[in-house]
Amino acid sequence: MTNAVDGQAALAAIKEAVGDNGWLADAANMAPYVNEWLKILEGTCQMVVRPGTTEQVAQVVRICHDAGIPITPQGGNTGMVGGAVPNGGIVLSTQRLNSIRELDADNATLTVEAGCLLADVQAAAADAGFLFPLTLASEGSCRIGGNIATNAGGNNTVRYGNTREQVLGLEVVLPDGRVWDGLRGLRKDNTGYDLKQLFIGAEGTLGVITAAVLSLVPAPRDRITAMAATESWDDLLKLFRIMRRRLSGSLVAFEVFTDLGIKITVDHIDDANDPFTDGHRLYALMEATCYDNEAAVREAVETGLGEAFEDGIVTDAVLAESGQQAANLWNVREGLPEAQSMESMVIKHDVSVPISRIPEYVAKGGALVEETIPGARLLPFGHMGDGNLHFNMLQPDDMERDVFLAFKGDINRKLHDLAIAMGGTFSAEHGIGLNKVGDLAHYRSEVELDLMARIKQAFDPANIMNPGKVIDIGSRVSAF
Ligand code: FAD
Ligand code: 2HG
Ligand code: ZN
Repeated sequence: MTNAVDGQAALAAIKEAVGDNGWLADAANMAPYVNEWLKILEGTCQMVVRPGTTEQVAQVVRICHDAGIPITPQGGNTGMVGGAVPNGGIVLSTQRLNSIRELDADNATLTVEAGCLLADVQAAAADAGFLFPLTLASEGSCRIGGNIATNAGGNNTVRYGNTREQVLGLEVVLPDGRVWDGLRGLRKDNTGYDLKQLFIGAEGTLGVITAAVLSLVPAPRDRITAMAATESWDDLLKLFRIMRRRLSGSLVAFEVFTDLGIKITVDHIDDANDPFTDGHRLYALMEATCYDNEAAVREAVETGLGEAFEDGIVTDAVLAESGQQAANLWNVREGLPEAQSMESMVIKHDVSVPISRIPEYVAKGGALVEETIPGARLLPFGHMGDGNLHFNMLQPDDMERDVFLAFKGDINRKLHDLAIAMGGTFSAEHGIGLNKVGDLAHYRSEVELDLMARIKQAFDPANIMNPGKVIDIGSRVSAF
């Protein structure tokens, strides 16, 4: 902020622009917007601003631009890397930008405002006979603008890809307050640089997404959901190979977790139950969708599981016989992020490697954890079908929280080095935010960092849009 007087005048102008319902400034009301759900980072800000229209967002951003006030865009504040945690300035919450603007059934598109809950977007698509395929355990609290800004992945990427693949057009308020209307619902549009792609995954550092045109797919007639138990990561990979061969494009999800994963979820989450009577080491949750012949897809799942039993790959399996049973199986997987935090302090990773190398990553990564934090309880889980594992670990029972967290930097570096050495990445779906700014600077090449800094500089020369997140341009801009 330039000086205190200008700053106060700017905040007063913002209040006037958004009206009485559009801002919060007392500490208790601001608390849910400045602290993250993981209870690690605590931010600060002068005001939470909740504009109700794109024009109000533009006015607020213009005022901030002129006064040099940093803006932290925020959707549901469910992010994993601290990207929505403010460091001064204002939080610009999209909560009140929550209208479904248009459903075009023939074009199979849905135009929504950025603050719509992901669950409401899914419901609007379903009401019209479509599927919006992005599925995350946080779908009841995260907002579509946040999903787009993080290019969220989730459970259905095996078939449908990440958020990027579902976005056809965007409306964005740029860091100087201009509005870019790119709300085109086109599947073909080769007219110069594809600007929307820059905002997708930019984590609020290039502008505030206010609306989007989403691409819908026909709703499947049915889903076949199964959970299988295996005793090794090699067997999980073999099972994946079998199911992908048998199901081809019908396979939408292949999620994995361990015995510790199922235990803590059943212990802490009310509606999560272990579907097996005996304990096993590892589990895969698979889902296939049926567009035509439900019986044929069910048979493919059954035959695949049968083949895996015969080959000694799978030791037990359950096939859901109803939507309710399928939901019960998903509860075990979807309860995991919350169950971890209820169990103890957790150190998280979001790596991806080629699917073929997941067993090798787990073996080598497990050894690194063992030698670095003796007694840490390994909790790898996640999206094996697209190569993305959350290689997490829980605090040992006999170790203090702060002692455990002191290992974080060391184990992060080792596990990220391992992923990179295996042709992988240190952030598969959660992004960079605040927590991985150092990793990006460390692992990305000079050419990549130079291009990223130049893009940031071109869009936001005053560096007011989520400053300090993703890329630290302070040390780089002098070269321009
Ligand atoms: P926020 O947390 O509010 O913001 C995230 C980032 O986007 C910040 O940098 C913020 O500044 C920016 N931003 C938000 N809105 C806008 C906007 N309108 N314009 C510009 N920038 C904006 N993530 C996955 O990828 N896959 C998963 O499977 C997954 N599962 C999860 C399960 C649970 C239980 C939880 C709590 C989280 C999970 N997440 C997952 C993480 C999180 O839900 C996603 O990253 C989600 O996309 C964030 O959306 P949000 O609205 O909460 O964004
Ligand atoms: C998931 O896949 C989320 O459930 C959360 O990405 C991952 O808690 C985590 O580490
Ligand atoms: Zn995930």
